[in-house]
Amino acid sequence: MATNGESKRRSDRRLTAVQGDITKQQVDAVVNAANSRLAGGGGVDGAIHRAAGAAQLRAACAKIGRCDPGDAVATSGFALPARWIIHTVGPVWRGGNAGEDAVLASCYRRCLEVADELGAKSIAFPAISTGAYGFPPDRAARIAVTTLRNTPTQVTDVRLVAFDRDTFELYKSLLGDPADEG
Ligand code: AR6
Repeated sequence: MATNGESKRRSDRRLTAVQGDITKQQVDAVVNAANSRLAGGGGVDGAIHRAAGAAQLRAACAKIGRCDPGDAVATSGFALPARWIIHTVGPVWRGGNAGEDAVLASCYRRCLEVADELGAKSIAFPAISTGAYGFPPDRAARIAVTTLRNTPTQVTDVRLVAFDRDTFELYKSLLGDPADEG
């Protein structure tokens, strides 16, 4: 699948959008959009389990046990190119007045904190909560970009991985046109 990179102004050099399959990303850590029981599932969670090795990843997740919405925990990446998987649990969309925005922002922030604890220098995020959990993609993309821009981190390569073209276009428009860079 295509991996078109788009970066923004100098201050955002570390934040880019790509379209593709997150399991193929050559980064230190990939983020999984998990559920609070870390039980595996469909969407990106299913893809990561299949590519990493489902039995090993299930066992590692079972050892951790659970993760609250807005929090993040790490396992090995097993058979993935990525050394680590950072599992975060996004909010289930309930209409927007149940604290969903804050929980989603916390996911992005906590993943960067866990990445810093691990020593990861590159990380790839899926569009957390925008599939099975029903978060509106445009609102989620704005929260992702704002939070990733505003969270201090040692990570130097932060990628937003869009599975579909609409999400990729959303990210590109929020990150700006690199042709404007001058
Ligand atoms: N690479 C990148 N992005 C992907 C991939 C992939 N291989 N596959 C799907 N996406 P979802 P959620 C995109 O449903 O909404 C699971 O069952 C997808 O197009 O994976 O946080 C968990 O176990 C969408 O844009 O995650 C939980 O129970 C985005 O990933 C629940 O779903 C997120 O969609 C979590 O739901």
